[in-house]
Amino acid sequence: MKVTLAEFRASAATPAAIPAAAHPEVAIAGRSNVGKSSLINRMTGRRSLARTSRTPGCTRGLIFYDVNAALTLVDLPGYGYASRSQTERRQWKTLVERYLATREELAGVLILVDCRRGPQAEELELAEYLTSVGLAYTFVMTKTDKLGRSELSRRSADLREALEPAPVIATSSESGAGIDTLWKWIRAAIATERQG
Ligand SMILES: Nc1nc2c(ncn2[C@@H]2O[C@H](COP(=O)(O)OP(=O)(O)OP(=O)(O)O)[C@@H](O)[C@H]2O)c(=O)[nH]1
Ligand SMILES: [Mg+2]
Repeated sequence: MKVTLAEFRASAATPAAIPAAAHPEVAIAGRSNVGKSSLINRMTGRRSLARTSRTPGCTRGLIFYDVNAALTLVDLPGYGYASRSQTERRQWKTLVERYLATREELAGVLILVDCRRGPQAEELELAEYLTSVGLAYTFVMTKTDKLGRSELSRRSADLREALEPAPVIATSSESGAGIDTLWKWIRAAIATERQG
């Protein structure tokens, strides 16, 4: 997809602060440091639209980015960040669960997985939850530039087999690999949601 306009709209650190939806939304979920914010930058062709960092826990609230005045990408705060307090983790869970469970305009969710680690319990639980509420999702392998070609094709094949029938899209925010495929998936998810 050709992105001509991408802009920050809002951030929400509490359920009450979540803004009304302006467009269909696609949420980007995954553990801290997996590459959610980097993916948003690559997808929109804006180097520093979303703040990224080597230090996990960079993105704190839900962050809403409008794209082409047609859809909104929602950067979810990362989980699995060990040095967070119990209270913070509970707040995170309430915030994200509330959003996922109640957002009428949510057309789909990207579940990001580091291509070198594969999905863990949290990602599989999220997928199960999304299935149970009838929300479309795809797994997205991130950082594929970090693996050699044969290692990557072996891992992709393993993941696809393990996660079937869910789709798996291999991407790199560094090289731009897989970004077109990801946009295609998003367009289809939004079109399907409109019909349903
Ligand atoms: N080589 C490579 N590094 C990447 C890629 N995507 C992200 N990174 C690096 O991984 C680190 C974390 O990226 P972020 O995009 O900030 O991760 P995040 O998921 O938004 O993290 P939180 O906001 O903490 O939840 C940064 O140092 C990025 O430069 C990629 O495709 N390839
Ligand atoms: Mg982030």
